Amino acid sequence: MKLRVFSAGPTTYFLKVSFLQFKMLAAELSSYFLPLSSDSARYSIYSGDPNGYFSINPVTGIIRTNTELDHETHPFVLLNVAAMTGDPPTFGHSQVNITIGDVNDNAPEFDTVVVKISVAENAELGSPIYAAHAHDDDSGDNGAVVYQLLTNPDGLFKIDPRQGFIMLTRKLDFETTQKYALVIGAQDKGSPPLRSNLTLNIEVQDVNDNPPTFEKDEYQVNVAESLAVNSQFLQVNAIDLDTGNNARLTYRVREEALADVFGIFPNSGSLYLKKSLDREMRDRYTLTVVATDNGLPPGSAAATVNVFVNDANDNDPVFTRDVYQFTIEENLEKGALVGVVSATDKDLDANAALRYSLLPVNSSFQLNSLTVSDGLMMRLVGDPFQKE
Ligand SMILES: [Ca+2]
Ligand SMILES: [Ca+2]
Ligand SMILES: [Ca+2]
Ligand SMILES: [Ca+2]
Repeated sequence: MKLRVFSAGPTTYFLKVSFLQFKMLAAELSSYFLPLSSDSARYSIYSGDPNGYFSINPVTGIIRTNTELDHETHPFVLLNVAAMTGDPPTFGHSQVNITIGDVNDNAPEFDTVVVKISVAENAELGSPIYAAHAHDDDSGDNGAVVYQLLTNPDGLFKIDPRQGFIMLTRKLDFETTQKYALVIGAQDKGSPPLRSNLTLNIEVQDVNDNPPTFEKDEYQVNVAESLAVNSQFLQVNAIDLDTGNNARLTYRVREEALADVFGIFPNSGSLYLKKSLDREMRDRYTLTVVATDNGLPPGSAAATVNVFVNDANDNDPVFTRDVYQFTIEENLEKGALVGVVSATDKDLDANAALRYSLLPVNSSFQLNSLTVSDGLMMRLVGDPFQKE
């Protein structure tokens, strides 16, 4: 704490507040009043100090402080001092103009010690995400605030030392880190400097910067043609690295022409049959499933689903003709070819593998077990004209 004291005379003193220095001040005052009376003068402060910050020794004229002085409250004090001497008394008056100099007795102050803010993960690198501000009641360098980051996770942030603007040095990524805590220091330029801190809690807000991705680009599934309508036959799955609506997926089948055959549960991605399949009509479908997130703007992904329709034994064999008529000569040798019968089956493999038999069993004719491309040969094995 410093006092700048002007005497009524021409000399200016720049003094530290202490007893000794006030003595010098008092001596000056005494000498000023000396012409009135060197020894018997009685001194008093009669106005200018309603709060009683100062007192004067009536005999010596030494002015002392009664309390701590505060530049911020009263930068100037003008004391009216009187000296009384003689009988009858005569009065002398003087003004003591005291300038109370600033000392660095105020630390910079933030409005609060903790602040919480939200920052979108796509915040621009150049633009401030927060403006720290501390005020310092002192003046000059004692009140000049410089900001710095005392805690700076991953070096991700920087601060403008004069303006307190906090900016990013790199892009945020919600999917990597959701929260940061910074400690901002505000320090004045006094000697010694004073400082206070602010903790800035940053919550990173998700932005829809990840599209969904399917776990596979292509799915293969075998579905029996006999599968009941409404049965589920495949679960497709996509993931989205975002959060909330940005990751909430809706599934659909892109091909509108197949919309009456295949359905998908929008929330689960489970595919189901809307209509009976018929392998004999169509044995393969290619669908495109699309997953779309609910972000703004939405992201989407697509995957291919190959549906192979497996055969069921839902077709009876059909003979190429309803009635076969063969004409043979008499006295044919045993084993002679009588004719060929043939049936087809629209099913596949085992479901279409035919066995032929005569009903009722006839001892004269036999269906040869040797398969030919278009049917079975009927051969004579007994006497067709033999009478039982
Ligand atoms: Ca200060
Ligand atoms: Ca995101
Ligand atoms: Ca997303
Ligand atoms: Ca079939």
